[in-house]
Amino acid sequence: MLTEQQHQHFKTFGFVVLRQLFTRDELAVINREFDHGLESAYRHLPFDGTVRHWVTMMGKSTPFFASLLEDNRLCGVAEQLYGEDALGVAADANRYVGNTGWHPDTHSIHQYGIKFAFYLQPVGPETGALRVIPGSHRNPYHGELRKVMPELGLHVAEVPSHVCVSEPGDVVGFDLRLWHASYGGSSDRRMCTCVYYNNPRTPEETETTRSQGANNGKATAKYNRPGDPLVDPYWLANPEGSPKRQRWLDRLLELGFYQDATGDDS
Ligand SMILES: O=C(O)CCC(=O)C(=O)O
Repeated sequence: MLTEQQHQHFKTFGFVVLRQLFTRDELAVINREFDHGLESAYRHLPFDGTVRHWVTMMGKSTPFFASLLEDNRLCGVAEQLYGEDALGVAADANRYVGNTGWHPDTHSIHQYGIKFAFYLQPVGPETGALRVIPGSHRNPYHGELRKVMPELGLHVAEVPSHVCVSEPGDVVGFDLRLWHASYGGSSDRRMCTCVYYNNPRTPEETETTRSQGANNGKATAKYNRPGDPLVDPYWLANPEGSPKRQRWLDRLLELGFYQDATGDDS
């Protein structure tokens, strides 16, 4: 759970940094599963530092990651922010290559939630730390940036921002609408995320969440794994009978998620 001050920080600036959320032992497991998950997904295209690798980590062979969405340290925060019915959507692993340009992780201000991002190497201002534009999760600023950012033509590092310096074990939670980027990272930047969506209530929220789900379906092809499922059938089968996961699945399937069996990248 966030303290009152962290909650206020998140609401005001659109992000919060949770220091040392994962223990050393957990980090050892995370690193092992990270290697295994990405290696297995990309046997056909081994990593050579030129293209990003990305995979959801919700299968039987990566049990720590597969249980992460239900970890109270993360889902407790999502529920605090969006209510008990917040939806766990995906846990993933990435090997990033180079800079990431400025973007929010949603196509509409009406589709929102939180992404927890954690880097497996230390990252700083010149070495690929997440940069965020505080307050850009809210309109009118959010919408203004959509218009102005392409016209400004600024280099990633020229945009005024806050740099979320982080050590392994730290987790940055940010609103999916927040504009973010990274600069100067290595050609093998190891980063993982867990994503939760607000359960849409209004017609606009419902429509934009549906369309986000449809768009998510294109990601496995985009990241050179056409035909792979977005989310491992093991997670969808909910073998442990988790009531929370079942509630997420029922709602997400109703919203058209996971139906074409391909993936989310944001
Ligand atoms: O670490 C990066 O390069 C950017 C991460 C990012 O854009 C994201 O997780 O949405």
